[in-house]
Order: sequence, then C-alpha cells, then structure tokens
Amino acid sequence: MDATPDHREARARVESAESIVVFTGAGISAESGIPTYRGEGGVWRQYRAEDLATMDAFRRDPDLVWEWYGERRQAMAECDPGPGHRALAALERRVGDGFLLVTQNIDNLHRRAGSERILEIHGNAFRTVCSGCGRGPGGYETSVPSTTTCVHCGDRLRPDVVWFGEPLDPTVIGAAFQAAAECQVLLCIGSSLLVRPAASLPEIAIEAGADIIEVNPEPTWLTARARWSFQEQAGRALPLIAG
Ligand code: BV8
Repeated sequence: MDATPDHREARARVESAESIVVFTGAGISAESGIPTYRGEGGVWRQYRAEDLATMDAFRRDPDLVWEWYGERRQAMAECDPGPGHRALAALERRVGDGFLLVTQNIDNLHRRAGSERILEIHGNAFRTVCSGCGRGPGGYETSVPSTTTCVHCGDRLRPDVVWFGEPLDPTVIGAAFQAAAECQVLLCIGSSLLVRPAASLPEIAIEAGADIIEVNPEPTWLTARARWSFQEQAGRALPLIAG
C-alpha cells in the first residue's frame, strides 16, 4: 500500500526522533481477531468488561471470572500478531534504548511480535498470581490453571491483570508517565482513551511538547491535538510510518 504525503512526513518525524513512546490499546489487536472492549462483538455473554473484570465479581463468582479468562486466554492464544505489532517491534529494534512501548493490552501479542521494551500497565492475561501473597506458578498459561489455590498460602489464584477499581503498579505506571514526559514523539494506536489513569499518558506527552501521532479509524479526544492523525487501521498505517 503506497504512502500518502502525511505518512511520509510522520515517518520522517519518527525516524528523526531519539525518544519515542508508543501507547497501544485493543484496536491494534482487532485485526488479529481479538474483539475490542467497546466495539461490536466486544462483550461476552451479555456481560460488560467493567462488570466482570473486578475484584467484586471475582469474590462473588471466581469460577465465572476464571471461565471468562480461560475463554479469552484460548481465543488470544489462537490469534497471531498483526502487521501493526510487527512494525512496532521493528521500530524498537531501530531506535533501541530511546524506545518504550506502553500497552493497555493483556493479550501478549506485542511480546509474541518480538517487542521487548514493553510495559504492560494492565497486566498479562496469560500470567497467574495469588490474590493473597502475590506469588504464582510463573510462565504463561493458555487455559484455566488446574488448581486455582495458591500452593504457598492457600488463597485464590487469579489472572495477573489489573481489574477496574484496582490500582496500577505504581512502579510500572510511574515509568510510563516518566517516559511520556521525556519523549519527543508519542504514537497512540488503537485506543478510545477512556480508561484512567492510562489515558493520561498522551496528556503528559502533550504537556512535554511531544509530537503526537494517532492511528485510529475513529476520532478520539486526542485527534484534535495530534500532529498527524491516521483514521485507518493500525495494520495499514504502522508499516508505512514505523515499520
Ligand atoms: C483505578 C485489564 C484507582 C482487565 C483493564 C469515572 C470517570 C473516570 C474514571 C473512572 C470512573 N469510574 C471509575 C474510574 C476508574 C476506572 C476507569 O477509567 N473506568 C472507565 C471505564 C471510565 N479505572 C480503573 O478502575 C483503574 N484503576 O482507577 O484505580 C485506585 C487507586 C488507588 C487505590 C484503589 C483504586 C484500572 C483500569 C484497568 C482496568 N483493566 N484491562 C481485562 O481486560 O480483563 S482496562 C481495559 O479496557 C484495557 O486494558 C483498556 O485499558 C481498556 C479498553 O480500552 P481500549 O484499549 O482503548 O479499547 P476500546 O475497545 O475502548 O477502544 C478500541 C479502539 O480501537 C477504538 O477507539 C477503535 O476505534 C479502535 N480500533 C478498532 N479497530 C482498530 C482500531 N484502531 C486501530 N486499528 C484498528 N484496526
């Protein structure tokens, strides 16, 4: 697919930058077959993510919550990284230490595409931790664990994700905010920018004077503040501006 003058201009800015933060949401994985949260087909069994992805739901019905995550783990494991994920891994290899990927996604697709300089600010659906002592079996599991009781303390095991109403790891979100405050370019890919505190990241970058590049078929509150806004799929725009 041929680049437009805007793609070429945005690519030149990306290539001239010494510090780049990329901020991704569910939209970058939509083309891989993972439903977004707010798009059609984004709900599961008539539940909303905000109703199931909470500690209250887990306390009330841990088996239902595990069933939901087990289904999502299997569905995500069957999907593959797309051209957008791969373009970002290539950009990281070119930029090196000046690059950081901050993702809201828990689907592990950035890691599978080869991204390493990554902060998973809402966790990773394939990791399991204990609700009580925080320890876990380690590794990545593609289904519900055979036992959901912690071998160390007997408390319940849970997916290693941040639920609504839970605080983000202060070290992780602090590093993400620090990088946004120091970057020259922030790419914001596939996010409706509705969930806080994650959605503060582009605001911090704007305050710091960074150039904003947004890729999203739908406009968001950031669109009017972006130096370049590509209202197209991540799989089309990212190979042209970053890959
Ligand atoms: C906290 C893991 C405090 C779990 C997730 C009222 C006002 C403001 C805030 C709040 C409020 N009430 C409550 C809050 C706080 C709440 C919040 O922000 N709620 C929202 C709903 C209003 N936040 C929290 O609860 C956070 N914690 O605040 O704690 C605290 C402090 C101290 C002590 C105790 C407590 C925790 C939030 C984390 C929740 N966990 N995920 C799981 O997923 O199972 S959030 C989850 O939803 C994702 O991680 C992501 O962050 C969010 C989904 O957003 P997006 O990724 O943007 O996806 P979405 O579907 O919305 O949009 C997709 C976009 O892609 C669209 O724009 C679409 O156009 C575009 N697109 C589609 N196709 C493509 C594309 N783009 C490019 N290419 C394509 N092909």
